[in-house]
Amino acid sequence: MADSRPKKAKICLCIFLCLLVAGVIAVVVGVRMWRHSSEHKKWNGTGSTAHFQEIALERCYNYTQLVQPELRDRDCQKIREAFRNAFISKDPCSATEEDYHPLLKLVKQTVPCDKTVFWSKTKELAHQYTKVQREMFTLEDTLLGYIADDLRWCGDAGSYEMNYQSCPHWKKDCSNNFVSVFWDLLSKRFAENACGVAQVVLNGSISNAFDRKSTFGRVEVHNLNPMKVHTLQAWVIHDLGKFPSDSCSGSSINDLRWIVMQRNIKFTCHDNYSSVKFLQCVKKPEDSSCR
Ligand code: DN4
Repeated sequence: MADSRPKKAKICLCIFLCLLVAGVIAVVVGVRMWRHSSEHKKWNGTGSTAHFQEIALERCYNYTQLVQPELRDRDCQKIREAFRNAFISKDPCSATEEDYHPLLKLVKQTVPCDKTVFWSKTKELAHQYTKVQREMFTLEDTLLGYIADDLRWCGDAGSYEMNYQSCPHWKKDCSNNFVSVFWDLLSKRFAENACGVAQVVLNGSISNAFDRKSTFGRVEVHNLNPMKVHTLQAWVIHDLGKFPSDSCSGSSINDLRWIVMQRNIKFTCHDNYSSVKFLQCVKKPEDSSCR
């Protein structure tokens, strides 16, 4: 009988070599995949805000406990989680409204009639106004707007991490990024829910106080519900010390008037509405127009 030991040894060697080759391939593929997931794409916009998750949670608690305690039953942990789940592990240029639906479901909030304030190129002034007139609301005075105000966020397909290096810029990279889609969706809902008289604070120190391409001109105006909103009041405010470039009689406001009236909503306009002007003068009392 022939000795079978050399044959067995050959088989063992073959198996060993196959396992070795498979192991080497697995290591190489693993390292390449790991590298790919940790090397985020380089976008043209600023990266996610450092400590995004902690800030979102802290703002949520602050808002629901102190700013609007009637929302104290909202679950901030769940809100933070739903916000993260909307964009994490996804291509940052593939955002859709549906991504944010679970988040919006958790945060239903109504603004009382006559209390909605829109703004365009007047963020600081509009916020100063609602800080004083506490019953009035800009979008950033609602829970989700408050949580996200001035924050940046994006992830990456194939990674559970946020990208803190860069996020897509809405003009230079893609318009369907998660920040733009979020604000467009929130702005749409905010406008749809407005009722009674709605206000908009516009900047009379730029040539187009009303701009069709702004979020206000592109989204909010077109989503006011004429069955609920009977009047849109525009306040065109000039910066103190700057030459007025636009006013209620200018062509951009006429454009707005036309759009609003076409939608069967009454339109009124005031230049330098006194309550807002007063806020400017508190900051700069020495200005000649404040005397
Ligand atoms: P705006 O003063 O022209 O813009 C307000 C901010 O939104 C600026 O930082 C803009 O960035 C940014 N922005 C505008 N469009 C986009 C976009 N498609 N993607 C990403 N960022 C964008 O005023 P507006 O009329 O465009 O927006 C103000 C109105 O929309 C308000 O009535 C709010 O209810 C709502 N809104 C609020 C915010 C916010 O609180 C953002 C967007 C919309 P840049 O032009 O400086 O680059 O941040």
